[in-house]
Amino acid sequence: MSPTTHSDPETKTGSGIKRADLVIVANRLPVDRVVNDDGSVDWRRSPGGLVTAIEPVMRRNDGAWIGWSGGADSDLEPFVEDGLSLIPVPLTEQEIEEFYEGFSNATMWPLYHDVVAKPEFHREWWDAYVRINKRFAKKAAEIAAEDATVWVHDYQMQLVPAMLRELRPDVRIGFFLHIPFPPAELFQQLPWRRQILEGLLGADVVGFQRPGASQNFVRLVRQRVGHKTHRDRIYLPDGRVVQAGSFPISIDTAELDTLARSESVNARAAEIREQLGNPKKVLLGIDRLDYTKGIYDRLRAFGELVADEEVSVEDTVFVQVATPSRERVDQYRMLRDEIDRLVGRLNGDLGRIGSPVIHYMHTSYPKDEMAALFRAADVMVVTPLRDGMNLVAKEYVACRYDEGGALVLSEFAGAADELRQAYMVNPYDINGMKKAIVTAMHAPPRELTRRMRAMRKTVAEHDVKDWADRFLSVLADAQPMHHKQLRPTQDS
Ligand code: GDG
Repeated sequence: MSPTTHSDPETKTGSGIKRADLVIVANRLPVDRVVNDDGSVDWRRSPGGLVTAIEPVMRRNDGAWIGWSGGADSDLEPFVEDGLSLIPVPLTEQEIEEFYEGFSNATMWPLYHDVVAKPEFHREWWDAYVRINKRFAKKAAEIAAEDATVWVHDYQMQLVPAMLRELRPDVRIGFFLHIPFPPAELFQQLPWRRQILEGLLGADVVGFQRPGASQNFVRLVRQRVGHKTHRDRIYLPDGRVVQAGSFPISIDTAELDTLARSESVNARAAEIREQLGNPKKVLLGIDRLDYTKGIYDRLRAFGELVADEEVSVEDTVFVQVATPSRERVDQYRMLRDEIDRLVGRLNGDLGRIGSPVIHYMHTSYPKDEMAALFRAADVMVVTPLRDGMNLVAKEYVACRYDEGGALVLSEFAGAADELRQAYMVNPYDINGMKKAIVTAMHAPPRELTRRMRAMRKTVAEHDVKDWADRFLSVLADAQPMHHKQLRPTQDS
């Protein structure tokens, strides 16, 4: 079917932009805007894994990427950066507050992460979410070539699939959720629960990180929208079939492995250990400063080990890197204060001159410094209270080409499904966490090698290109129509 709303459906949009066979719709563009001293503007590739994963298919398929620039800009034209066609969607200052900081990060984010913080429900935030999703959907409808594939990403864009289908029934639509999808008991709190489910059902394939999330979704659709379902398929009354499924995301394993082996990274890793006073053991946490990451309880557990004298600050250091994140959202400001206070208290009460309990860095580092930190750490501590996947855990494994180092991992991270040889913990169980940290610290090298080798095999076999190829091939093979006679099972 040809698009009806545009003047030249073959190759160009009304505004002269080339149409694309593959369109990525994500909240953010894969570049950051940098304003130079002379006021001129440059774009710098942001380091996210998503662009690495999708870049090769974008190049092969004449792809375009629709997203927000990250600032309150209204006048950005589509542009090509390093061969990638990028289409900015503008947001005003108020829309950033209501759609991004508000509904996306203070409603959806906590609701989908086990309500570890209280989600806020505000009708004007919801209105902004609907409005902005519409803006993205319209842009995608304009850019997509006939019969194109549109891949929509994440919790900020859940209404886009249905809005886009309405505008462009010819395109194939995939949706991938990077964060967890909650059980019905929590999802039901959302005043707009049905609209969100119906928004997602505009896609042909709805992908999640873990099988449990996919099951939560299918069950909710059956209960709340009343559609017939069988296993991971949903049969809509209009004859469409929506397929749900799990597609665990990964990293560019080979690229990180190469970086980790470089001389400069290894020299820097040795220097880091030196600067830390050549301790026997280095423990490391690297997270966005987010309440879902379990930073507070992790540091508390380590503090108790020091207080109990199970660990001595003379020969063991804990380095915690917390990357600044969502700093204008209240919950994140409060978290920062709490962590600042805890680190201050632990260092004040238990530290010695030259030997703090926690080396705390509230900053972000370049990729090679991250790799050097991974190389320098004997124990990587990843203890989120809930996490869609957690790429940091996989990155640590990818950097340990020496097959050394121990990973302590929360069972509530998606990565726990694959990195089974990690020292698994329940992040709510402080004693359990203390025990796992001590066990990992004192594990014999042979045991560490056995575990690390198995985990390395997993991340080598399942990298991010694999993930993108798998999602896109399931989407390409999806059979979007059925011919069953259906009656809804119940009203919502
Ligand atoms: C969401 C989901 C899911 C962090 N600090 C620095 C830095 N990073 C990089 C890490 C990693 C990425 O940021 C963080 O990814 P995570 O997966 O750990 O967590 P979220 O940001 O919450 O991501 C998550 C992910 O989406 C993908 O689907 O796994 O569950 O919540 O790559 O290395 N990178 C650099 N400097 C830093 O200081 N260069």
